[in-house]
Amino acid sequence: MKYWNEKMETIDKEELKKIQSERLRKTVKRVYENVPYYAEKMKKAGITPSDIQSVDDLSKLPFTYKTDLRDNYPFGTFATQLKDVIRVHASSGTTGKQTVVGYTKNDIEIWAECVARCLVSAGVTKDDIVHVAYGYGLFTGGLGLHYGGECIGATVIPVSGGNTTRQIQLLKDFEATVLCCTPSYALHLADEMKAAGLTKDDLKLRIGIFGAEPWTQEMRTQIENRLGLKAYDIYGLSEIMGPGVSMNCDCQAGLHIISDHFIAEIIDPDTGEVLPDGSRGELVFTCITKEALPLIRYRTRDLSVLTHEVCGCGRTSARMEKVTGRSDDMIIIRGVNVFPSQIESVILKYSEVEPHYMIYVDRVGNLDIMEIQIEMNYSIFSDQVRKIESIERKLRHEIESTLGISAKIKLVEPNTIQRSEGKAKRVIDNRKLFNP
Ligand code: DLL
Repeated sequence: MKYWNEKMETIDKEELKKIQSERLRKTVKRVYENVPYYAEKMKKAGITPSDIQSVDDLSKLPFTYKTDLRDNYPFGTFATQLKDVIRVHASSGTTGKQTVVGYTKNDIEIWAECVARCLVSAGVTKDDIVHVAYGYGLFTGGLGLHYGGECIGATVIPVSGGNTTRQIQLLKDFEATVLCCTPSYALHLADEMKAAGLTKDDLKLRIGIFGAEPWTQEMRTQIENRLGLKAYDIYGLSEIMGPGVSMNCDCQAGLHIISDHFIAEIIDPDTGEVLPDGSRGELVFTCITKEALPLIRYRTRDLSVLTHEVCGCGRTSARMEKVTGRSDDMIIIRGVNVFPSQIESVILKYSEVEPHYMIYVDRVGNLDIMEIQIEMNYSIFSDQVRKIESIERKLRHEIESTLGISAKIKLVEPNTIQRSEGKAKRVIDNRKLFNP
């Protein structure tokens, strides 16, 4: 099977534009009438729903930002009543508060279909055994792939993250043919298999569905060679839906955006100006079928390039290049989104340290590690090592519970962290995850 929804995946471009325009009109009207936040924002911009007649009018609409979701935390941007929301997920906010997203029954069905289309474009069929090692829970990865796999009738194994020894055992015993996890975890699995004396020939894997974090061509080659599968890139973000916003096909010429549900634009991140196909800039998505959380012109901060040329596989959707960086300082560590501001909000609560810190990220073996160096102030500088260690412990505990991942904390002497003259550079990422 080549397509899951052939009609929509290969739809004539003019026809697609008509569908997009009609769905956009309806969505804009709905959010204007149901979400005070949008009504206010549109009034401020001097536009009403009648100004939006087609996709050509999209750029008249104001952008939506992650901070807008935070300011309306938790459910203030929902366009339906909470009683019609059947699922909630969340991802890291820029501070302590999570970014909360919701889905109606219909949204969940559409999400499952989007992921089904992605899986089929990677060659997954109902005869496959799909091992899902993305986290289940507030993170969208696990349940997103789970519903997509079930939608096409594959056998889904909901393993979730962690416990690598058990993962390998299950991969072997259940003879999984498809592996869904972050690319860095795929490499970690390969390392642990090697340590256990196993090779790719001990498994039956043939397809990998990898995403949720940036990864390079070199990583792809390594994963393919070591696990004996063909690796595909799946992209998505909680605010828009979760995994399944876009996906590689066999041509591996960018990622197909599910264009009858999401309209993509590329903008200049500094000026907000819409850029033509072929220009690198920030991806902006508008949801045109979502009921619970139809975000309008959402600023993803992910950097990429768009094309609308028809792909060799016959799909007519817009395509995006593999994400090549971010226009903000978010980093993804072991699949978890981390904003330096989350760390800063913890540091500011401690009188013994200064708000001067550096985050060092590296990959050791195939595992991400993070060390946060924080400047202590003179009040504890000459104290006993034991006292300093106890503050390090407290900070570690609180930072770990805020971020949801472990970090090494090191207090350093006063005035040793370099002060910046312009925009503060807080992160040194030595993983080199983007190809130049
Ligand atoms: O990571 C959804 C997802 C789950 C995608 C499983 C793919 C597979 P969030 O936690 O909201 O959602 O993080 C979204 O992750 O804005 C990108 O910066 C990054 N990201 C997601 N997929 C890719 C990818 C999920 N394939 C943020 N390549 C996004 C590069 C990715 N970055």
